[in-house]
Amino acid sequence: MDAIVMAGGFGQRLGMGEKPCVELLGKPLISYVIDTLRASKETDRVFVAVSPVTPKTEIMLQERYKGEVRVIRTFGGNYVGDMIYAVETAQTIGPVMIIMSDLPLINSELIDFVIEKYRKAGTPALSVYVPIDICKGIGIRPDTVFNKDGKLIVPVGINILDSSQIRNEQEDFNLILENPKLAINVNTVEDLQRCKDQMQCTN
Ligand SMILES: Nc1nc2c(ncn2[C@@H]2O[C@H](COP(=O)(O)OP(=O)(O)OP(=O)(O)O)[C@@H](O)[C@H]2O)c(=O)[nH]1
Ligand SMILES: [Mg+2]
Repeated sequence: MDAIVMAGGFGQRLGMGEKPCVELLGKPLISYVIDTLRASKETDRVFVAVSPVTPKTEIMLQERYKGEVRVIRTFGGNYVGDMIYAVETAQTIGPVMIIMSDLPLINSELIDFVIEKYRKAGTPALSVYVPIDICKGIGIRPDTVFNKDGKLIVPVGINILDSSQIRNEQEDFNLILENPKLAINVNTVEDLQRCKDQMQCTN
């Protein structure tokens, strides 16, 4: 399955310039996701959807990955519109993974696990969530919360969609995983520090 990393946001809350390029323990934030995707068994090509507000990210990716990661220039300012544009430009076939650039704690086992679950679910789409308690447990106040059968869940920023139906609403399987690694996406300076702490104490 191909994957598209969304990397054309403003990074306003972090306030450190282009968020995908912000260094975390000597490595650009987006590289954690890219390297994880490249190391995962179930993923094939990796694309990155940049925008006019992330020009340095494009340059950094060309230098670091020498064309092995393909950059797609989206218009910016419209997440869903850019996602559709990226899928159509990448000409992916069948399911495609759409993932945020600010998830440095995920690993390739998790990616492969999600893809395996997608195959078993049999729905055209799948999205990954964590229960809100997992966020609360590590002191994170999520910006989006959904109520699923009375249970509060938080979207993680990993979705799988059917490329051939990308402009349509798709039946979606909600994969709820009780994994704190999925609960941290880097939106603020505090989140960045939280990741540093996590990585330094587990390494
Ligand atoms: N191509 C593209 N990527 C986006 C867009 N909006 C957000 N993203 C990316 O999607 C991921 C998750 O978004 P956010 O966590 O809100 O990041 P952000 O928009 O840069 O940050 P804030 O300005 O603080 O909201 C990040 O990797 C962003 O770069 C968009 O309109 N177009
Ligand atoms: Mg985020």
